[in-house]
Amino acid sequence: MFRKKGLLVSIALGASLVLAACGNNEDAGTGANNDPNEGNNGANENNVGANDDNNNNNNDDDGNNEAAVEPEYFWDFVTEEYQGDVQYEYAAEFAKRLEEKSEGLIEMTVYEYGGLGDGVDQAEQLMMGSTEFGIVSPGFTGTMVPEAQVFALHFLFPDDVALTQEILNTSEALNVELRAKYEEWDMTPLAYWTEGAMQWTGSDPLRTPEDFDGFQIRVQDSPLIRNSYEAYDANVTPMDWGELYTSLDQGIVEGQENPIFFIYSAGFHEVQDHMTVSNHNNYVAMTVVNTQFYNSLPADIQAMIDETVEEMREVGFQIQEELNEANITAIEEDTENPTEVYYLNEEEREAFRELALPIRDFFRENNGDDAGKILDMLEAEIEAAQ
Ligand code: 6CS
Repeated sequence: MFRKKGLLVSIALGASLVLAACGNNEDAGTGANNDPNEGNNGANENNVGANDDNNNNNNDDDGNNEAAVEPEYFWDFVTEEYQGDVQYEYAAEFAKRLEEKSEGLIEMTVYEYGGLGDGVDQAEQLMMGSTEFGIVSPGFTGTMVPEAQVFALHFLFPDDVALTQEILNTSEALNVELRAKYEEWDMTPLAYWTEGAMQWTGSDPLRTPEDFDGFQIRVQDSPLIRNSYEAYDANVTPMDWGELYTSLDQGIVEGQENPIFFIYSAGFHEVQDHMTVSNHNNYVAMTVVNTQFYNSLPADIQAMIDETVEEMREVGFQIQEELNEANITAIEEDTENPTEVYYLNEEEREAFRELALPIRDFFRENNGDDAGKILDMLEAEIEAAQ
């Protein structure tokens, strides 16, 4: 079994993981449903533990019945990762806060990876409105919103992850222009947030662009991620991450990129001898809501969602920071599965940066009508922030 080593999120909010297991989205509008007993929509029950302590338990400590608040909204929140990983912990905390704010009117079911299909399936369900909320990696929407592949560009965001998060929070290029592009597909990104800097792992050391020559690297199915590695002369294989451990183990692919927390939690370091701390990009995730669903909600409910999104900016940042810090140590100290960790110096990073820069022009010309506008705006925002 390829995962996982059971590292628990030690942050204070990690204890409040899971939620009421009674989602139902047959109602295509607000998700309002007067029959909570209809059951959930076929999700893996193991993935969605019922929260014994949720706010729909109307018994007080003496077993007396308090004034009952019946949930009116039953919403699903899908993620691309497992419990204990950044996306799931974010979604669980988001759901808990929203349920509390609504005093029981809202009931959310959080799904881990695989609960409703793979990353591409999940993005499609959000677009169709069969799922209300989701965390989406832009890499999985590359064919729908080509401009969103801006996140695939290497060495675009600052190395400082906190500064990157600030830019993600405030960028007009992303929060206005790119959001409008997603809304054409009925998906509204309410927030963009980092899951940490991206690093490489390989069966061989990856320290120079020459090391990538002919190297077989797994990428998410996004054309611009492919182009970015072709600039280093690598051979790219798009693949869902669920197949990646086995593919690395069997040598079907030789390496991959991901944030540190995920390299450890997915166990990739167990089947890779080398890891390069390259910080060549940031893993950006989006908190997405189906646009029609969101627009159809009453103003007070929308305001609760917006408030939760704002609160989660700092919380999400802490979750990723803590997990990334813990997991680099865990990788370095895993003597059963030794991985040589190499930190690129600035000169070594510069060699990659030079090859990566022309991909920005490729993006401008090939990634949708507004690619140039969005990248120009974003570059100016990044420069101003630095
Ligand atoms: O590499 C991937 O595809 C996965 N990586 C992360 C950090 N989250 C989910 C995603 O699907």
